[in-house]
Amino acid sequence: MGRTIVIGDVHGCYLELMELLDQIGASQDDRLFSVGDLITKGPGNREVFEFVRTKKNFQSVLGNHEYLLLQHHRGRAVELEPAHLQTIAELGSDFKDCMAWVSRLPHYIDLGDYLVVHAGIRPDRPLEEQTVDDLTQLRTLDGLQPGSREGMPWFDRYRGGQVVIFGHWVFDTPLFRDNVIGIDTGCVYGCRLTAVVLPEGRLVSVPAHRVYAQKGW
Ligand SMILES: [Mn+2]
Repeated sequence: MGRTIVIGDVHGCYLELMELLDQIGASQDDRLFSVGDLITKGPGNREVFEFVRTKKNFQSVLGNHEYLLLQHHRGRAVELEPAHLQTIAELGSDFKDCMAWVSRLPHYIDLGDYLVVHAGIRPDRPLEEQTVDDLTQLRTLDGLQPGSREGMPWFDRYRGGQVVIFGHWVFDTPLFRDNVIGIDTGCVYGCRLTAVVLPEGRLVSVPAHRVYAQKGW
């Protein structure tokens, strides 16, 4: 039987994504999942989009950067960073197709024993009541905004039995606890691209070829 492989924030790091899948020995029998933020900031947004939209055994949740681009595409007044404008330019005529694809991404993927989300969940709320802003941006529980960094991280208060696998929060080394697995290890910032292979819970990572973006927003 195939494995379940969940990949951290790719951010256009196509080379590293290929190397990671190679290192894992991923095959057609495996189910590949992404925690979102597949595009923006990195050098290979077009290649990553081309790969994920044609790969049959690949599924992703919505990341905050895809969500921002989608809101912009829908005419909402959102603030774009230079990296978003660059992604739009890089995708060119494919941007529309990309946004159609993004609009179909689920906000979470429930795998039974595991839950895949981009950022996190509010521990005191049922899954169906989690907002898209929380699922794509949540960091801490005491701040007013979903993306706030003030107060206690959501995963320090989460007591659920379902293992939440998430990205968004950049760790030097993956966060691996009984009920939370954080796998964004900042590839686009020059660190590593990480995946977790289930059910054994094995972490696999490859180093970034270089620093593609600066941390800080
Ligand atoms: Mn990210």
